[in-house]
Amino acid sequence: MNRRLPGTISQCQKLLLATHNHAPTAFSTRFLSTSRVNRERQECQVLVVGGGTGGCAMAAKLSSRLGSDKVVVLEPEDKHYYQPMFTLIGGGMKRLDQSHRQMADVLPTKAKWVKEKALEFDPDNNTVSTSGGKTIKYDFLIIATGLQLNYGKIPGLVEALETPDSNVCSIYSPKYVDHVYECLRRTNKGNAIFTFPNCPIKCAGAPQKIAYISEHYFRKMGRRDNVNIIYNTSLPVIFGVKHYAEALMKLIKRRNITLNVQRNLVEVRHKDNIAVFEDLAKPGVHYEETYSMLHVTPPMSTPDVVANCKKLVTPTGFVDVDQLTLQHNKYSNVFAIGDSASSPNSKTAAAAAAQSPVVFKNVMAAIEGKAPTDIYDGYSSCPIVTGYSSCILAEFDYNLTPVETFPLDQSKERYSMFFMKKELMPVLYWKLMMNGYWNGPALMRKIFSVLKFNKKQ
Ligand code: UQ1
Repeated sequence: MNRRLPGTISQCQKLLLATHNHAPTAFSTRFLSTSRVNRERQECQVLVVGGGTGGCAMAAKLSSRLGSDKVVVLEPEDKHYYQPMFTLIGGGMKRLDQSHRQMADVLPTKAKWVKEKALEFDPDNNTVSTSGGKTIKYDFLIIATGLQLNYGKIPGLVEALETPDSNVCSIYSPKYVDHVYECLRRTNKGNAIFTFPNCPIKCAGAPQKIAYISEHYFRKMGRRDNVNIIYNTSLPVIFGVKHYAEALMKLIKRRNITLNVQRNLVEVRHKDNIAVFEDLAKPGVHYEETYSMLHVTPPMSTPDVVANCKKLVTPTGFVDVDQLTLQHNKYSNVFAIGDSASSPNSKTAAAAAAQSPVVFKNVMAAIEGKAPTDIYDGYSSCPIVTGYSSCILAEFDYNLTPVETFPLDQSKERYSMFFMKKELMPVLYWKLMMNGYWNGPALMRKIFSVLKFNKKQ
């Protein structure tokens, strides 16, 4: 069991071994020295940077195990958004106010919330400096910052998004998501273009979900014959997992959606309703397309504060962790969860859910001076909403092998999966995941499998 034992010298020695030289040099005073030192050290036993999906889940699990005020969460935002709802908001199926809670209400009461931004990581000294002038010293660090949206990287895009009567929109930001449904409502004819950028992004299914929802919207409104739906993706394929890609290709054909691969949005000229794309198969070759509605998925990266700390990140700026244990490859007292980790899984809330018990157990092992042994298999899930009442539930691992929970073919569009995505998942998220009780559907899958409900494995 990973229960924490009372502090002893041997435990400290074990911990120092497990953390190489990255644990604070005075670490053993935590257990042996005065109460004043104890209090200071306990406040920062675990520092979680980021109060999003992964950060909240980790703070809940760890503060519940370690006790009050051992876990600090560094997060500047007032609101916590349930981002998986954003495509539904874009399609007018949910309202923005249904997608958020106050940060104070989702962070665990046993953790201390520092409502500031991380300014600089110093992993050699086990500190993070903050926008409020603090230097927070930690014994263990969990990086859960997620990804930042780099709308500014595409010339003309921010101006277009900030112009209320432009026909440019994006579900990815709470600032812009409401405008998506407005664009849908006023588009009667012409090209509705949907983009996917030339970099890793969170929820890689979302750019096509909003295209499918839009296609259904225009059909429902009797406008479909006058609107072309064009999905321009930088990727060479529609979806990385063959099982689902085949189903999606059939859907695209059946619903007369134009799919252009290796097309990257490089400029928006909103006054002329022109989008400029680069053909990635012929670098440097640009072409213009006129739109009556343009839905943009922005380029993304880890936040600058993470990407700038070269000691912590890979050359592409992700936190350099072992893909199985999610422990940092150089700093053994550092872990990452969620979108900012370098693990090559599809970045979704479901992936963070499956990672959360692994990071929890491995952090607890490190605290106890043991090597991390729990392993993340790369599980991720993407409920690909294909309209106002249907969804394909894609679930897969690092090998891009389907790992399906339910005893039915999940590559088929189903109302049951749509209902789960729209109505059940938000409840599961707020009630279970935010309290550290949801570890992904692995247990459910095992139960179905033991009951022999399962399909061929
Ligand atoms: C999931 O675990 C999860 O994390 C909370 C989601 O994000 C909201 C999901 O959308 C899905 C589908 C899962 C996987 C859960 C099941 C029951 C298959």
